[in-house]
Amino acid sequence: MTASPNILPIVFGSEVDAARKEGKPIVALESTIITHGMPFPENVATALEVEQIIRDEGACPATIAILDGTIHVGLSREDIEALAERDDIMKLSRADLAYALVAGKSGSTTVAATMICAAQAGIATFATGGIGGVHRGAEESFDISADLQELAKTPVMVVSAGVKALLDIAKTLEVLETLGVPVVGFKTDEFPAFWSRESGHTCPLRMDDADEIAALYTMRKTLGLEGGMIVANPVPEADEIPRAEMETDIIEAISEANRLNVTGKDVTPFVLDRIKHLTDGDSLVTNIALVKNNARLAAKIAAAV
Ligand code: PSU
Ligand code: MN
Repeated sequence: MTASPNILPIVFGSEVDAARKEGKPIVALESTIITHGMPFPENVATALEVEQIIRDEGACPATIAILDGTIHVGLSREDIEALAERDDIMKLSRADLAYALVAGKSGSTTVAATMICAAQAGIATFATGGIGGVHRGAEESFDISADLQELAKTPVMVVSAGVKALLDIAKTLEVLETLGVPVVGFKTDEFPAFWSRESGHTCPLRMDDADEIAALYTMRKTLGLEGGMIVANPVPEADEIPRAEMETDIIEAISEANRLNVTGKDVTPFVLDRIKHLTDGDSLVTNIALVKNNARLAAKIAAAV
């Protein structure tokens, strides 16, 4: 049990602590991508390289996770390695974050949980690969990621390469509109589909520089609007896998998940892993490239806020 459930158990890594004191821009990073999104050892290497990219841009990286019932904002290399190698790490979202704190558990934070922790830490900018969304077949399964609700509530900008093409992108965009979440394409009119630059859907809004994006975030606060925003940053051309090429493997991976009755939190990690195998690892290479690309942009936005 935690000492007192009235006091938030949160600690800052030394680098984040110093950045907070200096007023240096900080970029939050999620940890589910480490524990459930990528295989070992690419997960550790990517997490560390993404942090370095943020430093090279003049900002401070803050990878967030729950370790033994405490929110850690800023992890050491040893923490990241331990997270990546352990298999008893919970995948935490809004529904179970407080449980992990009270029960003294360790868990990685999804986009939703990372946003909650970032907001508590006063961090407005967050870089990831792709957010969760409305799954294909959601009209039957009701599988809609808690990430979407969180974007409607918590004031954090999430830089992502759109949503994973394994989701139902049209429905995801509809839900985001209903929830009042701005979806801003960065230098693009097309909403990107994670591994591919194109999704067949236009992006509701477009902005071409980091200062404008920061101004939009501030204006929403000035208007008294709660919630965050999505900055949709397409994967660089050199790293993309064209949409048509991905689609066959996505369909195969989803039908495997259905055949094996994979449900709930296990769906996204299962499908990502199957897609990695079906693409002979190419999807992972693209995944790594787009996370790095998002980290670079997030550092620029963080500096502009
Ligand atoms: N993007 C990735 N890999 C991931 C995820 C996103 O490239 O593993 C994770 C994020 O943490 C996101 C979560 O919040 O998947 C969504 O899971 P679900 O669909 O169960 O809400
Ligand atoms: Mn789900």
